Amino acid sequence: MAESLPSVRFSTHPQFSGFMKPCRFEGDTENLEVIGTIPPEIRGTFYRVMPDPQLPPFVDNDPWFNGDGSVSAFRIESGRVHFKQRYVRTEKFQRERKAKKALAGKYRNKYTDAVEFKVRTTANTNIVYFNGKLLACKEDAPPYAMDPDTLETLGLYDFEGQLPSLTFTAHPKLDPVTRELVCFGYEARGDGTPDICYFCVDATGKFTETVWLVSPVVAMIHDFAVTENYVLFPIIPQTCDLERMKAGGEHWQWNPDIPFYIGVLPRRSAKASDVKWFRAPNAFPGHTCNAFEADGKIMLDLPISDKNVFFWWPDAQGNAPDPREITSNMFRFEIDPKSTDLELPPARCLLREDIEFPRIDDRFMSHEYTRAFCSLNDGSAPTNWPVVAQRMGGGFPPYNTIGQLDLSTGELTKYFPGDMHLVQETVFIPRSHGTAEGNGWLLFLVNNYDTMLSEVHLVDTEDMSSPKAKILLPVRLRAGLHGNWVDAAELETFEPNVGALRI
Ligand code: V55
Ligand code: FE
Repeated sequence: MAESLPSVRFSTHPQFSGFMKPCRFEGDTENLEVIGTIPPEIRGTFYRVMPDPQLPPFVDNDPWFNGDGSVSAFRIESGRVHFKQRYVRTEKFQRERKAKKALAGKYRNKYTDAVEFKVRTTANTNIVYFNGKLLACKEDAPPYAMDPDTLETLGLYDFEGQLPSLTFTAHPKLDPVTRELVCFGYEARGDGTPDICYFCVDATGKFTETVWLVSPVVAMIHDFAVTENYVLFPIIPQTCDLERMKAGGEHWQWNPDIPFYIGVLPRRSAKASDVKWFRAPNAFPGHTCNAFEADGKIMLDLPISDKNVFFWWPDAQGNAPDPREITSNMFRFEIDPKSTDLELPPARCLLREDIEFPRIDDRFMSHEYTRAFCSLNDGSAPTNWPVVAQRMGGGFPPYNTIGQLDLSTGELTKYFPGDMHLVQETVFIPRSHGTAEGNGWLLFLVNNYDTMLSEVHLVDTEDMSSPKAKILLPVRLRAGLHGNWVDAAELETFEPNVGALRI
């Protein structure tokens, strides 16, 4: 008798509707349409990843964050743009494809799965190029390695057997001086464990330093920060409880009663006992903009919200903010790593605008810097909200502008893509190898709610009044999380597929 399969129909929840309707498309388009001109000096590939469920989840109201990782690559050369998109062939993706139905249950809750997975990650949060490989990352598992040229999945990657942690952050940081990849994993010994594993990988892929820490709370550590001599762990007050998970509940619950902790650990030959857990009032720390040392103090710049940004994981009473009322402003924490007083002084507001997805000139990661780029919700911009809001679907913050903040003057420069458009996270491309900090271009996806198709806009950081080029896609790409620019010279240094991968 023929097996009866569930119908292929996505729910009408906002995160599956309008622009957020799953794309589920893989393919290639060479020579995308370009309005304007792409300078020939721009040679390289813009990689980004989005959660995009291959099949309808069996979990009702499944969050945007639980979709299968789908990687887009935009290769730019001689003023032309070539587009490629592939799903990461995770164990989850492969087994669900074979079964023709969803098998994984709730976000980061294996107790709700229909089958037992070895590793149930979706690899959907960031796509990072390191040592000749693309790493598709989600913070619940090791990364998946992909071929930077073909986007073929090579397999789950454990750094040739060196990875000591069960998890790997979606936000590893490349030290621009030493070319080390500075990394960590949290819940590093399994679901609900307070263990954090900090580690450093040298430019050739060899582990040089591993430190195991114990977190004061079992909570989300989504991003972190690196300076020349320290690593910092900002803890989001979303806490995990294994018993709740076993009962089929959520991995995360918002906890408004715990401090916002920031762990500070010296880099290089540190011991676990060297970590200090500083405390600030309860708040939601967003993505790291940058951190650096000045006069023996650590400066940590990041957007902070006074509300639970992950509103779909409410508090113990079921309370969650109205998503339209959640905003984040850019703050600077000044931390004295030698201090024995662990209560931090109040952070200073660097920009009182609603921003997220801060990016910098990555050559200045961990160093003093002056320019921050971000997605901005500009209330004064003429976005056609009645139409856009009706078409956008849910789960994605409505940023309508790309901002450039000059930290030396506080001046904010804006690029507005149009009244029927919203922006995704930007990447920065230096104008040339030796160019001044922040001098170059911004490249980012734009959702066009008129055509209901995606575009990529290229903006010069020295003149943001109009785009240098608008690259038109023949498809609609859902909201993604993170991406990175990789210069062609860097990609050409490596033979694709070389290296002993354990798949
Ligand atoms: C984030 C995204 C995730 C996740 C945890 O942006 C945190 C933050 C796309 O998945 O699993
Ligand atoms: Fe992130």
